[in-house]
Amino acid sequence: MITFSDTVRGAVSNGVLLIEIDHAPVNALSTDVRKGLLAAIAYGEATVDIAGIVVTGAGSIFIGGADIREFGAPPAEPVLPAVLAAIENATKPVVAAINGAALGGGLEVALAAHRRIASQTATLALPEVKLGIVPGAGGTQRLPRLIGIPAAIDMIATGRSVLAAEALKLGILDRVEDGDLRAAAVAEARSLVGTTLRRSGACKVPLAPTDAIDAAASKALARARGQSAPREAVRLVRLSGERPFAEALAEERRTFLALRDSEQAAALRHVFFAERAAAKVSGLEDVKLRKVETIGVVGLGLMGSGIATCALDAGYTVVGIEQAEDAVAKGRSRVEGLLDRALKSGRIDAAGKADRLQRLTTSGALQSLATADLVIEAVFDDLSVKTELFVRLDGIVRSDAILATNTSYLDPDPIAAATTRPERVLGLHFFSPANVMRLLEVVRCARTAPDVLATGLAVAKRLRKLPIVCGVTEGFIGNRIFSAYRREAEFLLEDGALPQQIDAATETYGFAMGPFAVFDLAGLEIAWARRKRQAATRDPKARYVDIADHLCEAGRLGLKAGRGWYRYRDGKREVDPEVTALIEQRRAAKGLIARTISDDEVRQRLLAAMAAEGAALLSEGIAARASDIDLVMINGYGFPAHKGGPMFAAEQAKGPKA
Ligand code: 3H9
Repeated sequence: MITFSDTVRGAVSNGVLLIEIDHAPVNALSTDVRKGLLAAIAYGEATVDIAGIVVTGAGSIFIGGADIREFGAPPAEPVLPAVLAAIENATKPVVAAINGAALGGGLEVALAAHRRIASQTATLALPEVKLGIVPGAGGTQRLPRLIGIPAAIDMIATGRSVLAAEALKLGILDRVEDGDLRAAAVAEARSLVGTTLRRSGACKVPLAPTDAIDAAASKALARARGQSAPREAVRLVRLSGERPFAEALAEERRTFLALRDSEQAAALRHVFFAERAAAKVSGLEDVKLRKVETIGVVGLGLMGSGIATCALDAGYTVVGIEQAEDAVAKGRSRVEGLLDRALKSGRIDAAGKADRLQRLTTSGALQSLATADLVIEAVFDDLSVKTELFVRLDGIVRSDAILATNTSYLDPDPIAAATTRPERVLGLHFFSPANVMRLLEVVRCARTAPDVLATGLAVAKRLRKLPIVCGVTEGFIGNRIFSAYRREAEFLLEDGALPQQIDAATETYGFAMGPFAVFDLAGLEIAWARRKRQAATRDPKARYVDIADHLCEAGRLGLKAGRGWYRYRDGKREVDPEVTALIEQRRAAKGLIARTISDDEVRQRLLAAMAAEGAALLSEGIAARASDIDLVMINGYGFPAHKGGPMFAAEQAKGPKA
């Protein structure tokens, strides 16, 4: 055993130096790893008895990328490009044995090697754009030399990952090994001795038609709204076909360093660490999880069928319940429809669909839930309907089964209290479409037991959701902040702005849709009904904007009605002078004088309103951390990730701390 640094060691096997990077948890390329790797390559080159070199990772990950924790400080020597130059220019063959995820700088290490062999479970990606940066160690120049410019744009500008089989087909990998990867890599290194080594940087970029390059670029950038990194990634990959390797490499490095220090990168790094922090819930460290294999879903409407599909995707056995026979059939066909869509898009194959359907039972009898480990209700959002259902479920399911409500506004505590075991009740608030949206608010009710909460989080993880724990309050985290956002947007209307200005200002900020377009899309009637319910208890002194009520009374219920805050022709939104007139009339009725409102004021007030509501949620103990609130708004409400979420953005807007 040879020690090159605290995190890099080597062993010689059959005349080949096997370098192992061992830097838990993900073998990130810290300064110590880079130092060790450089020393190991130098040792391999200088040692006469060594004929070749293999680089691999300890554990189940090859290399998780650059060490993101080092991004706040200037790069320390040796920088990664220098380490990779040593690998690529080595006179002895260097083989990358990719034993698991090879991400970002990790894939760049592999691209600099002369051969790449991977285990079947390896995943490869250059996900830098998701952190607001571009690859900084040759990824944008070496990858197109192996797989062509269009495919490289697709991977680098979206950050998508590919499994070993696809990577082999694309030409990133030379071989996928089912057996002993290290032994195969050592044999490969030996077989290359004395041959001409293939150095990626010296390869010619395969010719590609301009049309194909343009098409790949516009596809990759279609969803990159307002983000700099994907655009820069496309520019750099294109450069690989236009400029010599060394020159383009220098331009890549310059761009990487500039983006690394950008506001967008800081925001996306915040999101990255926020996701890891959200998974840690204090008090649940040593809790034993309950077993969940069968999930019952009551109500197979839009939401329930999405939840059922998501559970089937995650490998659970699902029992779907509807009330009447025809509703059962409809519910089942809704799930089948979602699976068909997945089949058509290639996300699952025919066998995958058959397997899922085989795990699905549908029934009109609640009694069929007797074997369920967890039951999620997704019925009409009415307190008495849900309470009555829970009382019945309480008498049907096993005593250790968990009951979850998907309510978005109701108080789950009285629902739980109506059962004999309130400690087994929690809220699982899915977002529509439930099989697509990542966010899941996991509601800790007054009496939810720690193992029930922990099991809810584990199920969420298996469902591939991003679970955020929150306490009980009307609308939980997301809808409460969204209500504050809605309220402020309506104040802005009374003060002098129009829906189209507010929407444009928020869309420029990075939201996919402004608030009024979203209200129309969702339909105005649910919020209207809620306002009517709240009318009796509303503080008469509180500012209340009644424009939406007037719209609803006029039958302008949103996109489905063809009219709402806008009018719609062939689904296209248009400004409606009638709405402008109504807004002016309502201002006049209150004696308000409209003033000019700048787009900056629109953005600043909406952000401040969200952040203030977020601060209230924190002080009430509903949310555990500000970063949890950011994740809810990014993943459930279209807040642009590259701004870091409302709490982060509001903090940034205050400027540097004194
Ligand atoms: C890059 O490479 C740029 C280059 O081009 C530049 C060259 C000059 N650094 O996610 P998990 C921590 S950019 C530091 O729960 P999993 C994470 O914070 C980088 N720390 O595990 C957590 O810590 P804690 C491109 C990292 O098994 C712990 O590891 N690379 C890094 O579910 C476990 O993480 C990426 O973008 C890192 N790079 O998933 C990859 N990665 O326990 C980002 C993780 O204290 N990483 N941590 O909370 C991932 O996608 C996943 O973490 C991975 C493992 C798939 C690797």
